[in-house]
Amino acid sequence: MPENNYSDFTHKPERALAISAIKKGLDREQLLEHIDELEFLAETAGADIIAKVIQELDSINPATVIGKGKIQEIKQLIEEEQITLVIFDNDITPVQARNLEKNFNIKVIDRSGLILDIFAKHARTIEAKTQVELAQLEYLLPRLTRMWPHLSKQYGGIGTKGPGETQIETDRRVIKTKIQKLKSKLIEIDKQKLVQKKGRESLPRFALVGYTNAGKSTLMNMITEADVQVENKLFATLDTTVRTFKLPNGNKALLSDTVGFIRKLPAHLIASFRSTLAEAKDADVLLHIIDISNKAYTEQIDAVLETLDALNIKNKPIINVFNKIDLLTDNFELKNFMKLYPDALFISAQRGLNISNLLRVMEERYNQQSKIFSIKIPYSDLNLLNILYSKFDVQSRKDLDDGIFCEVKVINANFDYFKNVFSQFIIN
Ligand SMILES: Nc1nc2c(ncn2[C@@H]2O[C@H](COP(=O)(O)OP(=O)(O)OP(=O)(O)O)[C@@H](O)[C@H]2O)c(=O)[nH]1
Ligand SMILES: [Mg+2]
Repeated sequence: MPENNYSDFTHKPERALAISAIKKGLDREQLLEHIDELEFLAETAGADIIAKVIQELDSINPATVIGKGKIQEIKQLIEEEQITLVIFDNDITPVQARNLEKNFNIKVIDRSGLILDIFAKHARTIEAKTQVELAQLEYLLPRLTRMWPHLSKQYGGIGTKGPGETQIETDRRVIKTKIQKLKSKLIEIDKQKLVQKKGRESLPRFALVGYTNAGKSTLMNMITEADVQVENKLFATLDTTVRTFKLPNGNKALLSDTVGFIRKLPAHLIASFRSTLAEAKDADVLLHIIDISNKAYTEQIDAVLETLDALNIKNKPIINVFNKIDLLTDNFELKNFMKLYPDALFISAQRGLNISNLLRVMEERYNQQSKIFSIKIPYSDLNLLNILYSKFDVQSRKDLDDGIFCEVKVINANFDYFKNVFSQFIIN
């Protein structure tokens, strides 16, 4: 079986056509933003968008998405412009892709396929590579039949005849076994990460989250003097970096930078990148980095919140950080944003604007967080009960035979003090 034929285009510049087929009456401005984003994704993957087609439809054709007339029109455009790849902004089914490829005689992929390619291209660590491979195989499985035989002439390695159904069944079985192996490998990697994480537990943890290209890695580098790769490309970061830095009070803390989110992140990728995406789960406070210069910033905010929700990490304390304020045209614009988002911070990670203020807010928000501790004070240490009641928020109490059991709410700022005094008596 040839390797990743559907993603071959990442290795040579392609002339691509972008299509967005939508039902009539949808918001046109939003549609244009989506197709701009598709163009940015294509560029990142190494393809030039030569032409863009927006097709408003009464209904989506189940076999080919668009109608016969449009197919002919596009065929002509493909010939005239020597286009080698068609990219749909819509999700298309394997059957639709196969039918369209038969018509156009070139490769047809959708947004998910494109994102998958970018991930494959940018994966560096074993974990990221394994996660991408898993997502690719899951994506490939239902599409296996369309690789053969109608495209066999274009793909060198396949041979002229094209395998029959038996061959496809064998390939399917091989892929399914491989998928299982990759899943087990990821579980192993996860276990190793747990071991590495030990010892870091007591430091305050902050995590950068946000839409891809918002400036998370730039801010990471600014705050922690790390050298995470920064690029004007989508999904420049696919792995997680954790670094220490100092809060204004001089205490050490941890900051993590990880993969960015995007509207409609493909399900296969969410599933296989779950552990990397959920890196923010361990954080005490999240920093949501928003690109203030992007016209679609509100949609991007929503996409990030939806992804956090899908990963079950929406309820963490979040500081909204609007980045790239240096790109705003005037102060008036910034003031308007500040009115709209009174609790947010406004920075430029690149120019280092307002970073000390951000660090101050990070410290404040961390200190406001609290945890509930269960403790049992033996009757021989009853003097500690006074300290407990005078300094902390006792939420429940049970007088047992061998001591007094309490649940105590402690704000992070008082953690060290609490732990020093009650260390022997903390149950959890
Ligand atoms: N003008 C300006 N550009 C910025 C600023 N911060 C980041 N950038 C640029 O925005 C682009 C993306 O920055 P990254 O830090 O790679 O963004 P990211 O959020 O880590 O992106 P992914 O890793 O792809 O999710 C780069 O070209 C940066 O130079 C800023 O404050 N102002
Ligand atoms: Mg990054």
